[in-house]
Amino acid sequence: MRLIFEKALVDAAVQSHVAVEVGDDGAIVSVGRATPEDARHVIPGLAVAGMPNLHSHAFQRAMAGTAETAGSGADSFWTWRDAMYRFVDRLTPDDIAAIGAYVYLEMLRAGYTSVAEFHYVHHQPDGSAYATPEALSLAVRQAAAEAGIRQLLLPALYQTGGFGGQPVKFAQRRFIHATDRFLNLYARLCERESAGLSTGIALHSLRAVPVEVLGEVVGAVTGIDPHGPIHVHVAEQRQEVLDCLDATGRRPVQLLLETGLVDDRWCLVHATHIDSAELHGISRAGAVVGLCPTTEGNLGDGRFPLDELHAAGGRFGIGSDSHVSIDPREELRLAEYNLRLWRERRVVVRDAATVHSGTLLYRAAVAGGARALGRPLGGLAPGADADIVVLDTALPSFAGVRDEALVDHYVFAPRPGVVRDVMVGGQWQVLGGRHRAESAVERAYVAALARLSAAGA
Ligand code: NGQ
Ligand code: ZN
Repeated sequence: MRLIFEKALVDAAVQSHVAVEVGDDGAIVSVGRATPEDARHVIPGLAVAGMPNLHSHAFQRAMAGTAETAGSGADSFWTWRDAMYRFVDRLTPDDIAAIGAYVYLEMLRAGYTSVAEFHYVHHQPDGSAYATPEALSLAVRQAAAEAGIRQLLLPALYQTGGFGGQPVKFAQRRFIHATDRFLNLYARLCERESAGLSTGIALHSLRAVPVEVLGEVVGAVTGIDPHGPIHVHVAEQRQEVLDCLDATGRRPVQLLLETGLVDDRWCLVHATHIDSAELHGISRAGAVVGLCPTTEGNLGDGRFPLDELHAAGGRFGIGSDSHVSIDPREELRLAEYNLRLWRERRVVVRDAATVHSGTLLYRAAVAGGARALGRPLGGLAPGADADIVVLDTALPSFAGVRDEALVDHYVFAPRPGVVRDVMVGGQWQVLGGRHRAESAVERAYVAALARLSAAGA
C-alpha cells in the first residue's frame, strides 16, 4: 500500500508530499518524496507516528471521576487504592472486555495507536482461579482486537502485600499468583498471540514481588522470549521509598538496579522519587521511564525530573494509566508544565536536535514508547509499524501556523477534533474522527456500566 500525505513529521522536520510505502505485514517499507503521479491520492493534513500508550489499567476507565470526593480523613494515593479495590471486587470477564474495548477506542480516537496493558486482575471475586485461568487476560486481549489497537499484554505478578514479604490483603485476592502458575499464564498467553497482540510481563511493584523472586521470574521469561518487555511500578509514592528503606536499607530504584537485571527491555513506570544516582543508573541501563503525568497528578505522587533524565540521555514514554485523561497531548504538556512550575522557567526539556518543545516531547515519547512495547522503532521510518495518525490541519485553529511549528501547536494549543484518521499496522481504525466499530463498542460499555451500578459498584 502506498500512502501519500500532504505533510508528515519525518525525523524532526515537517515535510510536504510524503510517500509512505506499507508492507503486507503492516510495517513501513519506505518513506520518501511523492512523485507527480501520486498527486491524485493525497491525504490532506499532517501525518505523525501514532503515540504508544505505555501504561494502562483498562478497567480503571470505568472508575475515573468516581474517587473525587473528600473522605472523612486526609485523602491520598492509598485511600484511592482502597476505592479501586472495592471497584475491582465486582468486575466480571464481560465487564473487563467491554470497558477495555471502550477505553481502547477512546485511545485510538485520541491518537494513541498501541497500548501496554499492565494487567493484574486475574481471578474470580472469591480469589479462586477461573476454569480457564487466563480468562481475564484474554478478555483484555479480546478488547484490543475488537478496538483494533496494537497491544502488549503484560500479565502482572503479585505476591505480597508490602515490603519484607508482608501477607497479601483480602482486597488483593484477585491479583495473586505462585511463581510457577504465573509462568504458566505467561507461556499460555505467548502461545495465543496474533498480529499486533503480543506478550511481556509486569512485576507489579517491589511491594508486591519479593526481590528474590524477580531474578527467578526474569530468568524464566528470558528463556521463553529473550527480548520480551518487562514493566514494573516503582517509587511512585514517598511512603513507598520510606517503607523500602526501612525493609531493605535501599531505595526502590536503587534496589532494582542492584539486582543487575535491568536492561533495555525494562520500563520503570512512574520512578517519581529518584535521586541523581538512580536517574543515571536507569539511563545507563537503557530502560524507559514510563511517565503518567495526569494520573500521577491525580494521585498526588510527586514531580519527576524529566529535564535531568533527558539531559542524561535517558528514555521516556507516556501512559494514561488510570485514564483520568486519554490524550497524549495532555500527558506531554503536563510533563513539561510540572517542570515549568518547579523550575520557574519555560521550555525546560530541551536538546540540540530541535528548538521545538512539542516536537521534541512528541518524538521522544514515540521512541521511548515503542521501545517499552518491544517494537523495533518508533516514528515514520522504514522498519517501524505503520501506526499513523493524521491531524486535520485544515481546522480554523491551525490558521497561520508554519509547518515547523505544527506539532508545537498540536501539543500546546487547544484543538478539539484534531485527530482525524488513525491507522494501526496498515489498517484504518478511525476515519474522519469516527472509529469503525464505535457504536457497538459504546453500547456494550453503557450496558456494562449499567450492570455495575446496579451491582452497587
Ligand atoms: C495500580 N496504580 O496497580 O492500579 C496502581 C495502584 C498499587 C498506580 N500505581 C495500586 N498508579 O500501586 O498498589
Ligand atoms: Zn499502574
